[in-house]
Amino acid sequence: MTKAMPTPLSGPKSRAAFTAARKRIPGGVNSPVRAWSRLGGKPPVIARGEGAWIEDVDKRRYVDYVLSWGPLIHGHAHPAVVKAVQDAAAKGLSFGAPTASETALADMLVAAIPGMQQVRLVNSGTEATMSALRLARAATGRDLIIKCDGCYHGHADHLLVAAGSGAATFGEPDSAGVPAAFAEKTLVVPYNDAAAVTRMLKKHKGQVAAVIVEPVAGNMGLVLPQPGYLKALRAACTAHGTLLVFDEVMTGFRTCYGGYQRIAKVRPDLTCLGKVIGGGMPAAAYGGPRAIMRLLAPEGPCYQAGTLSGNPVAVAAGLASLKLAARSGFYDRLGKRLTGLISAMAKQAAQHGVPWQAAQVGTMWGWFFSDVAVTDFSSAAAAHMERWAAFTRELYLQGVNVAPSPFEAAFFSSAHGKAELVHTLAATDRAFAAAARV
Ligand code: KE4
Repeated sequence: MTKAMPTPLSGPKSRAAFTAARKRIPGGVNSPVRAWSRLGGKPPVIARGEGAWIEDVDKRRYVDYVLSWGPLIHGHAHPAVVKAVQDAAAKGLSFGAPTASETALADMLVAAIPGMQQVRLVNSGTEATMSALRLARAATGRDLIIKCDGCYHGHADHLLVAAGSGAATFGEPDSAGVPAAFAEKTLVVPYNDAAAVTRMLKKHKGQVAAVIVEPVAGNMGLVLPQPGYLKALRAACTAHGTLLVFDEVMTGFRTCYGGYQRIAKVRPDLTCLGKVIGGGMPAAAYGGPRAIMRLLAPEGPCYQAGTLSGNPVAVAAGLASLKLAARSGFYDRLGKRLTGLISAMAKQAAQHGVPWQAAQVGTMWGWFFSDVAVTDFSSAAAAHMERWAAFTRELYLQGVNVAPSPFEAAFFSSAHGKAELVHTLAATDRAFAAAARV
């Protein structure tokens, strides 16, 4: 008896469009994690998005919890964000010269993130973290960096070491093409293990420029910092003259208005931002005290540049997105709605007898098919992957879009209303049933 072929995850037009894409674009995608390789299917090719929904070229619709990997906290094509982009574009797409809107965005970021007195706008999270670490090396005169196994800070050479997100998805946490001389400057410790950081700092006394960490890990699935972890990193870095860099590209303006550092009450030396601050357009940033930031060219000797850095159209999208998020009660309302969804899903998992745990911080969330505490990459990687795959496939078939990798987080938006939650719970019930059959 031949094994029944699994139902294709995407429709015929998506499959044809993806085949055409693969002719011209490696893997058919411009970022590996979009390829769905881990699910063994061809991804839907998206035609449009509106609110909490996306629609593919087969006119199939999905409630979207990827939200462009975090930026779209107001959903797709929010009228205020679209209008801001249209108005800015009508005045010119780019000048390569200072504009007042860049200062307005910088003012908003500095006002929201205590300890950040100056900020430099860039085009991607990778640029933000890469530049922040160059600045940390310039400020300390040291070469070594400490990062956590499973944390992802973008694809700069020296950060593709034990990286999470897409790198972990394809089992390539250490990418080909990165010279050993670069990688050996990056020391790796487990997430949530402050003692390991202290040991590494002592072992390389006076040589570590920075510890970079996702204050909430969102690239190994969603893994919360253990109580006291971030405070212990702060103390260890201070004791060793090492800069503490919070990579808040994902957590920034996702967990609250500002950085997770506000919730944790821990002040890093440098903060990296992205995603939400661009509102879906390419804008990111890094910043910190003036005493460090003044080392950047043109004032100081540390060089960093970008043709489209602070692009007025991207900045307009970011400003509109942050203004909407700054409204009173925004994060509380969304957080409560998301908590309700997660509690209902937990009841479904229990009814289906499937060990499932979920975590939430503000408007970002994640889950593991595991009945043991997940506190770092190794315990995340030990979760039940076949159940994860069965659950995820069924969600797609039921019109719910989530990350096609177990090493990602999920997101939520102000566009996810009652109708979307009802649709989602109908899908998750069937998805837990599919997971239970594995
Ligand atoms: P970008 O260069 O992709 O804009 O940002 C890199 C980055 C830096 N820091 C953190 C904490 C991040 O999560 C990211 C990028 N996140 C991934 C998803 N986990 C982007 C999705 C993708 O690679 O396509």
